Amino acid sequence: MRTNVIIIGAGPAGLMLGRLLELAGVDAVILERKSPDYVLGRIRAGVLEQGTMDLMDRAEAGTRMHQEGLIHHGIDISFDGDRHRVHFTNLIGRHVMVYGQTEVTRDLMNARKSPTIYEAEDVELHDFDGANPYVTYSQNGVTHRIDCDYIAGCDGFHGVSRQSVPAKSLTTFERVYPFGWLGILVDQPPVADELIYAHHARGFALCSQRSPKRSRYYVQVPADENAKNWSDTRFWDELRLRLNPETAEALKTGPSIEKSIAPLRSFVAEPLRFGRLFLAGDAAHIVPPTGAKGLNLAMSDVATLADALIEATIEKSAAGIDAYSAKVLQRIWKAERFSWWMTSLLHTFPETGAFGRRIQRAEFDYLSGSVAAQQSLAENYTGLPS
Ligand code: RFL
Ligand code: PHB
Repeated sequence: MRTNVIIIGAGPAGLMLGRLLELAGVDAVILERKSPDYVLGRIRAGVLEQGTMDLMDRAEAGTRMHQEGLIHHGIDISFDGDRHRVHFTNLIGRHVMVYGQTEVTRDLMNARKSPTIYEAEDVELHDFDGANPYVTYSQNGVTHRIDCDYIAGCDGFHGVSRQSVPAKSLTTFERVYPFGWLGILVDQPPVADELIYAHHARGFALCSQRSPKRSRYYVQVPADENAKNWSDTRFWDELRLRLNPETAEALKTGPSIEKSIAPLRSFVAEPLRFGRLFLAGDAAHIVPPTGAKGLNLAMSDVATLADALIEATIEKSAAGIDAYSAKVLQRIWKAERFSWWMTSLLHTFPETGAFGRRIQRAEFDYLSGSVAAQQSLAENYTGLPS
């Protein structure tokens, strides 16, 4: 079998890339290790930037998003119970949309006409430093081979694509935080119309949502914590302690329908092109979820990569693929900076002590009192231009 592009991974990055290529008439096969149900069962991001919404429309997959997605005009930031609203629309005339990553994935899966090979095991990348790359995988004990012009590694942080690059060709930058987020999903109306990011001496908390009837809440926990130690009651009690009293009072609780811990990490690999292999999305970089950037960054990577691969395949011009890595890394590092900054402001860092907390308080007071500081937050949160 032969195709123009083999995409490894059917997460949002791989599915979006596949759809953009398909619409442009470039053949692409997606190889995914898990089943469609497994992929759809992962509860992850919830906030879409305008650029991601535009891309869903370009992929002709945006209809349900526009019907069901919730437009949010700002966020609240709370510090030891003092709440301050940052109104993006008033500050910079931009907004975001709450629409779950699960739904984005489902819509892209439904829009796709070309082949996606699910439950592809032992995916291996070959000869991407030469002119004739190919990929092998096995299914039901049979090994298959697909030849191609280009390979797109969209297989997430633990995927095989980045690991296939010789270590000497790759520089990585990493910060692992000493905490994670314990998240729960619950079928209860959200406590507030929009998101609340809360700093508290006991740790960070986030009140998020998926719909007017479904809420998503997070609390900061130590990195080595186990979700099994957290009954629903313990979670709700801890969350209430980290919110201001009126919000805690208004919280509607119920049995959790999902509960898991996500570690927090900042990571970038450079460069993102090795001959005919390109890395995009979480395969290339990780941000802590505090800035709501991971999914959006994955989408902006693949928008640039799709244009580059279309140019290379249809117009036979290498300009786009030559520029890909440097172009997307500029935006990636800005999103890394913002996500690190939001994380630093809002979490408790045991090692920085009382001095560190006073600095965080000063940062919050500065933000609350400065339109310029709020505009900067708004600009970054709603998405920088690509
Ligand atoms: P994914 O989603 O990890 O998809 C990669 C796919 O590749 C497959 N795969 C393989 N396939 C074949 N062979 C192999 N060897 C393979 N190895 C892996 C996997 O099965 C999978 O299907 O990466 P992608 O597409 O780059 O998408 C990235 C996003 O998923 C991620 O950045 C976001 O979820 C991050 N994130 C958030 N991002 C936002 O923009 N806004 C948010 O509000 C937000 N909240 C979050 C988040 C991530 C979280 N967790 C769990 C880390 C909240 C949380 C809690
Ligand atoms: C979520 O709803 O899962 C969510 C929202 C905002 C974030 C991170 C996660 O910053």
